[in-house]
Amino acid sequence: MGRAQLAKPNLRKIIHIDMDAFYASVEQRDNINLREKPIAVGGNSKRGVVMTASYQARKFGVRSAMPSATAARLCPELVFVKPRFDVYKQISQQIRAIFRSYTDLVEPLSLDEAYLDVTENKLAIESAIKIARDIKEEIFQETALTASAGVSINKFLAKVASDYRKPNGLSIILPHQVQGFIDSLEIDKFHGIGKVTAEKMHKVGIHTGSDLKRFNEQKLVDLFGKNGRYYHQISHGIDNRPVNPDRIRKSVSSETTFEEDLVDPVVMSLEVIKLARGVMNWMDKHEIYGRTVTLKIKFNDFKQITRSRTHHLLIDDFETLEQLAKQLLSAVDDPRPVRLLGVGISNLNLNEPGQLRLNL
Ligand code: TTP
Ligand code: MG
Repeated sequence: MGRAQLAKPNLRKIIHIDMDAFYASVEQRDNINLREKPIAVGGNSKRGVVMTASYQARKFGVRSAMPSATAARLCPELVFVKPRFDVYKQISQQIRAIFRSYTDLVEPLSLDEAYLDVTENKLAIESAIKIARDIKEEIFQETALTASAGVSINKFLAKVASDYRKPNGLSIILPHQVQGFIDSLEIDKFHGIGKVTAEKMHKVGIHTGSDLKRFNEQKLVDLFGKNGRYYHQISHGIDNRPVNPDRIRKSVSSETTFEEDLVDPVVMSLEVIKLARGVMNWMDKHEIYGRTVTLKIKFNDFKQITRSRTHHLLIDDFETLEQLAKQLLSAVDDPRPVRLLGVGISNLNLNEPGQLRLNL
């Protein structure tokens, strides 16, 4: 007697926080003339894209990643504003400092969002809901910006919850609500299920969480590969991924989108050298080096290719990196004009500190 009651599962308290219309809200905050107006942050050139839009612009259907020309057509009064990344980064540091005053288990996903595990927290506050409310309040006090928060027992649920009532929302999914919530959730709203997978799921009759739950794990693995296991788990409300405060960097890259498409191979080569220089500077600064060089090319039709080569040794000098990147470029035989070039390095020597430059 009483045993079953005592054996309560060890539930975690996870918060996901995401700033509302982040870049656009910052621009509206800092320029009175933009307040209450439909604005888009991003370039207005022929090939510009919208990075984000104010809520006033979203009413017209303007969205992130939309070509600026389309956005201007949907919303003729739309005001385009250039991004100010240094300001966004500084605000990002401010909000992360607030998060870390509650817990060290903070996993940022981008400048404006993070997961927090507050099961144990520095202020010994029992209620995760109270912490989420306090954090939202502190963010507003310090930055005059609003954020939305989701509170639940794992990352998947907290993330979906934070998106549920935007802007300035606070949504909670309590343990006894988890299964009902997931059952009725549309597959397209599942974080981690992309557009392509969602379409595939629709084809086999999966439209909601409860549809997903009807497929057993093996069936989902057969249909969707190894991610099938994760889909199976979340359909039952299970997501054991820990909040990981120091995501290990697996690659470093630098890329440029050109105002005018490049057609001259000599110019492309010069750009690749510049990018390689940037990557090398980063590696030198952090004393992290890698063995695999990747060249990324996006053509003017937005099709993208990557080409990689792995060197037998760590690449720790600029000449080797430059050589390899240039070789990758000259091996691409494609007449299409080039819109974007990127150079990246992976296979980093993160696990072997001290073996970096052994000067004997
Ligand atoms: P999001 O959090 O996805 O969007 P948001 O904060 O603008 O709006 P929401 O209220 O829906 O959260 O992204 C954060 C910032 O990242 C966004 O303000 C601009 C930038 N961003 C891009 O540059 N390109 C993109 O495609 C997306 C989605 C975001
Ligand atoms: Mg956001």
